[in-house]
Amino acid sequence: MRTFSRRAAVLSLSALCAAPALPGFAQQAQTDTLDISGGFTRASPKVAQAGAAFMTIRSRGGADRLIGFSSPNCTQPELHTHIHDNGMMKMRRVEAIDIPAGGEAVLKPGGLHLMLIGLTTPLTEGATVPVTLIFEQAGEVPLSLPVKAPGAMN
Ligand SMILES: [Cu+2]
Repeated sequence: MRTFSRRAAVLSLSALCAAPALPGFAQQAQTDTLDISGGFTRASPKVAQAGAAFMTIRSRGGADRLIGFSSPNCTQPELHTHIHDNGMMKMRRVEAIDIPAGGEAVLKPGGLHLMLIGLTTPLTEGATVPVTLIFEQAGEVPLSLPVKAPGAMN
């Protein structure tokens, strides 16, 4: 009887691991008002302390604001943009990223991005990174970002 219940536990555990993905975790995400598409991040060298993530966020409804995110892959998530300063590209933290009513915010290399500071593990090409976006209106939106090659632009 004891053996049986142990085996049942092992079976249910392997069933969990074999599940394709956690519900709600996907590369694309949709809420009542937002479409999030084209999300990705890039592989980082082993010594890297930080990585960046990109995506397009489109509103089918009113204006919204991305005010933050969380990820188990980093300890310090920040929203960033790039600015030109004396011919140098520099990153700067922003408080929020606006998504206009009926419009979109494009997070891309050289522009707005999610900054994953304090990587808990290197970003490995082919892996996926779960992030939960936090919107002022839409609330929390989980999605899973593929890790692409180091120089990937989309
Ligand atoms: Cu940055």
